[in-house]
Amino acid sequence: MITLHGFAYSNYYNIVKHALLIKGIPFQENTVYTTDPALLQVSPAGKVPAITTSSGENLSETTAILEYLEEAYPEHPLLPADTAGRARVRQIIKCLELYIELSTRRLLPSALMGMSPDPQVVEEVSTAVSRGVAALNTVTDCRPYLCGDTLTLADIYCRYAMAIPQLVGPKLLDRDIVSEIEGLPALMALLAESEISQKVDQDMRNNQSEFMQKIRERQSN
Ligand SMILES: N[C@@H](CCC(=O)N[C@@H](CS)C(=O)NCC(=O)O)C(=O)O
Repeated sequence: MITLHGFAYSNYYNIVKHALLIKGIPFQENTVYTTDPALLQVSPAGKVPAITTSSGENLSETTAILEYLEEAYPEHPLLPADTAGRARVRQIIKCLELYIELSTRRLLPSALMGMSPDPQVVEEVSTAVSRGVAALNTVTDCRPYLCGDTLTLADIYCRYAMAIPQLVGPKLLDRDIVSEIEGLPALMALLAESEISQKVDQDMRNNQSEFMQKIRERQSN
């Protein structure tokens, strides 16, 4: 059976967890925080999430894990059957990762700790987000999913990649980034309705206080 390593407050962890649940792949969860040296045994860069496959390989990096799951478990595919369609899903995920998630993540410490951010960083983040929003408005087609009528990895990735933009956007950028992408508010609402999203979100809420405790411990060390 697959083991998913990480913690439920992590948006990247939840991308992989959602994919596992929707594909119906049996898995167990191993709660491990980024401060725990044991994480390095399964994730060499010390990032969450990682998986241990049923044959014992350790894999990390969310997109690599998603691709592995698609290949190893082709039932309930989350990538389109055609080559161009698969490339489009990967392009959307890349735009979400590079210009939206990773950019806004730079402001996460300020948003979580209530510190004022460096105005230069705010400017850089806002510029990167505008680039990502423009790209996503060109390549997505929320009818109702990002690539049309079928849910793909792009939708799952987007749901959780938007967690940090939704937090830092209004607080520090004076922007509602989800609303800047045509059709995305409706898609986010649709995705939130699923039983899987509700389970993932509940597990995330249940993990919040332990996660915040880990952050405080890291700061005081
Ligand atoms: N590139 C990684 C990023 C994952 C990531 O940043 N995870 C966060 C938790 S949500 C983490 O491990 N942070 C710890 C750190 O950056 O030291 C992926 O795609 O899986």
